[in-house]
Amino acid sequence: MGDRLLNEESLDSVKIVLIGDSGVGKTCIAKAFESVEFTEKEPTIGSEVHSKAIYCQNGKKVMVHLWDTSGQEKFHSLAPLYYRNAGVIIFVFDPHIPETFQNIKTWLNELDQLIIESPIIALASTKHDLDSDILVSEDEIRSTARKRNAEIYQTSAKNNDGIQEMFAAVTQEAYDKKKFERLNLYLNNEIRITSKDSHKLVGKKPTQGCC
Ligand SMILES: Nc1nc2c(ncn2[C@@H]2O[C@H](COP(=O)(O)OP(=O)(O)O)[C@@H](O)[C@H]2O)c(=O)[nH]1
Ligand SMILES: [Mg+2]
Repeated sequence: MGDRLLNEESLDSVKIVLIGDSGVGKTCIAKAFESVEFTEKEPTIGSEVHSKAIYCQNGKKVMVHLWDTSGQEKFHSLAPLYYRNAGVIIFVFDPHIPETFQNIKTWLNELDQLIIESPIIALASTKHDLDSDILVSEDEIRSTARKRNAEIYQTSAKNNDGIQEMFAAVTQEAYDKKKFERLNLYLNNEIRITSKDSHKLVGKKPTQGCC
């Protein structure tokens, strides 16, 4: 039981989904993600999945399956299937367009109604290569991030800045979280089994003996 629960094999993949308004740069992030190393594209229901191996700090290989929408976000109609079993959800916004940041809150609320698991949340601010003004204040971004215990990543898909770093960090976080959860599950089972067995032993009468 313990071996199965702690088996590294079961920790070796993570689903990451990209959420955010149309035009903020999600597909460009997904493309930048897949341009390094081996990638594999497979069409799914209304979305695309980009897969790539990322290595954790302990050298463990984790297969990352990055889900990108195919435009359904325009109608705010992402299927529950899209979020299901996501280890990480990256909320993407363009800091040059404040509305896209305001809408992150709508996406977050929608998410709360759809899923019961507690995925890792990250905020990705895009297009940092542009000269135009950043119109969302850092304080506002930090305050939203703090409420969700989320990290903030500044990216430019155009220059491939901050993107590999973001995926490396969230994959590591997801791996550590899974490992921690498995360890807890394992320890709880051990304690339950041990206490059940000891109870049996206490109540058990000796079946044979000399007196
Ligand atoms: N300058 C710049 N433009 C970007 C960047 N990322 C995306 N874009 C542009 O933003 C537009 C929308 O990008 P896309 O990835 O399709 O957005 P999506 O609708 O969220 O998937 C496209 O015209 C992209 O060329 C970036 O990092 N820098
Ligand atoms: Mg897109």
